[in-house]
Amino acid sequence: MSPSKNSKLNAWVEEVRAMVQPDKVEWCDGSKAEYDRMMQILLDAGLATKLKKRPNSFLFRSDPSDVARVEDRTYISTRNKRDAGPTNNWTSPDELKATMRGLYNGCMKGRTMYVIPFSMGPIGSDIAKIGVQLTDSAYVVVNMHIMTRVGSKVMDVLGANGDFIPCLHSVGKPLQAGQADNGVWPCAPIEKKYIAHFPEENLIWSYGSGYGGNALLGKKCLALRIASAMGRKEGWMAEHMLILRLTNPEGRRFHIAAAFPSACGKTNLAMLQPPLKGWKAECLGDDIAWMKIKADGRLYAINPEAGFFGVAPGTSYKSNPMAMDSIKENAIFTNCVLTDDGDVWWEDMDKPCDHGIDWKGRDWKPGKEVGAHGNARFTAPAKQCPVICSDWENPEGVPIDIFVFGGRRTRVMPLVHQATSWDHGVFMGATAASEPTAAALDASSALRRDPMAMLPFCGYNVGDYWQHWFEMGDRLGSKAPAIFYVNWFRKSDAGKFLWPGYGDNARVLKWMCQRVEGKVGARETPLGFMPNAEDLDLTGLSISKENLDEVLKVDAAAFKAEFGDLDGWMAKVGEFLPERMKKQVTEYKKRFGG
Ligand code: GTP
Ligand code: SPV
Ligand code: MN
Repeated sequence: MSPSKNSKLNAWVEEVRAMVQPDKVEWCDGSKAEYDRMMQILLDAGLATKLKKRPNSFLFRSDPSDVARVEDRTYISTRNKRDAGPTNNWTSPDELKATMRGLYNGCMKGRTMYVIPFSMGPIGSDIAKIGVQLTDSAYVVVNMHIMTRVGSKVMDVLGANGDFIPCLHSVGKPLQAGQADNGVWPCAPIEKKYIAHFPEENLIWSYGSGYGGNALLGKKCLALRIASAMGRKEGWMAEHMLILRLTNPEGRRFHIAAAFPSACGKTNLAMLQPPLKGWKAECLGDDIAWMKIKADGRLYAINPEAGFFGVAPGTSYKSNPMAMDSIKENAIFTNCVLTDDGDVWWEDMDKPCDHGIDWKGRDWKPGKEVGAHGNARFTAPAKQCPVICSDWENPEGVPIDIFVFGGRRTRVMPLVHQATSWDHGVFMGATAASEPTAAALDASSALRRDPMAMLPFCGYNVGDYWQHWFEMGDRLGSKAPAIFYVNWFRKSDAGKFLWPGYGDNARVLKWMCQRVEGKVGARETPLGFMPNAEDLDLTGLSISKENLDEVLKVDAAAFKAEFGDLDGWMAKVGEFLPERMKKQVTEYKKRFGG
């Protein structure tokens, strides 16, 4: 018996059930009892290990083919190819659905199909959206409990006629009668994985992966790919951005939203603690921002998520103490090392680990191979973060003062620069570039353009996306956020980071806030406004003058040497390039005298 009064939902659940043929269907209520029951199922299946050292926390090891997002297997399926644009994989909805129906047919045999009603954003808020995920993975159920708001309250909001975004998911591994997972992470081989989006009907179909954004469909699939397409149609924005509040010694609040590509520092910046006297930072979100213009003409942001799905390697009390405190209990770990005393470990954690079981389940000692996968992750409730804003669930959101773009660049790109206009800022975001990370299985090129950190997440044509940004700027006018670009990742020839990064990034944020207030200097460069060394608060920082000069320098010859790459990127967007972007490119080159 279904507990739903919603006939659209009941009909869809029945239609899917008939196709995937699960042993049974279970409706999720989001309760603690349900979480515990799912964990017990996962323990019994040999997929979860209970950690002795962390209360109510569990470790999972996935399959080596299923450790990150798979961009080559991710589709934006629209009737016309042009609407998916030059940066997305496209197949027509008819063709893709036919292929996927073939795979879905009987794919849940021997398994339970869970029905997960969830809200992205505070339940009942006018910005929130309701999704319902059907999945055969109990691992997905427990993760969705943390990352979204699951439960019967969602069903109340949905009522008899409310609308929802259908999210169908299967790990793609049916079980024979009597067969069990037996400690083997269920998923399908890479060529059978499909992460499909149908933005014209707000529909998500995912098959074959049980990991992260491929499987927790509220996150990248709904809150970014589908929501970005909805935002364009409805005049709002869904962005791959952290949200943080910085309060200065006088008590003035600044809200900052920053877009960095996957594994390029959002979680770290979102939870940073400034080493600057009198300055306070609080976290609102670490990955996604939904933003709307409100009656006062300003842009307000909410975090649609309820938890953090953060990169584990590199996270330590030194780099991100607030993240470490967020994962002390009630956390899920995936692809980390299991230590001999029953805790988790990963590379660059505070103390070394001499022995354990690695992410592949093998006896492990430090040596040639890493113990934790590069994209090993933790899942933890946002409310466990000691510096989460007390009003982080306020459905009204917070007014954004500052946008920051950035990426991971070993060379060329200086520490920070500021746009001289909104259009210039859109150009900075559109041309953002980063070196590849472990967050996507198949991103390999040396330097990739990742516009607004949305390359893998924009659910429509990137040319239209940039046009949408320009138009949002027109609507915001003088109330538009100031736009900056940062790079924390410059290295010396010897391969050492030039800028200390992490908490010290607050020094750069302080300069941004003071720029907004008109209280601090800058020099004009071909990139935009940049601080002179004396414009940055460097109290208590140990950095050599040489390194500081290096990160604050504009190497015109190096930028000119990248004109070809810039032209190539613009040519890729080609016929879809907004006129205003072409103008920015011309002006940019002119400023460099070329
Ligand atoms: P997604 O969750 O994939 O969207 O990633 P994210 O943008 O939240 O990345 P995260 O903050 O988890 O950072 C990823 C890696 O970058 C970690 O290994 C961090 O230690 C490292 N990192 C973050 N901030 C800095 C910094 O300021 N300097 C340096 N050198 N490394 C940093
Ligand atoms: C990212 O890759 O940007 C993530 C992790 O936040 S995942 O949810 O797996 O996409
Ligand atoms: Mn992300």
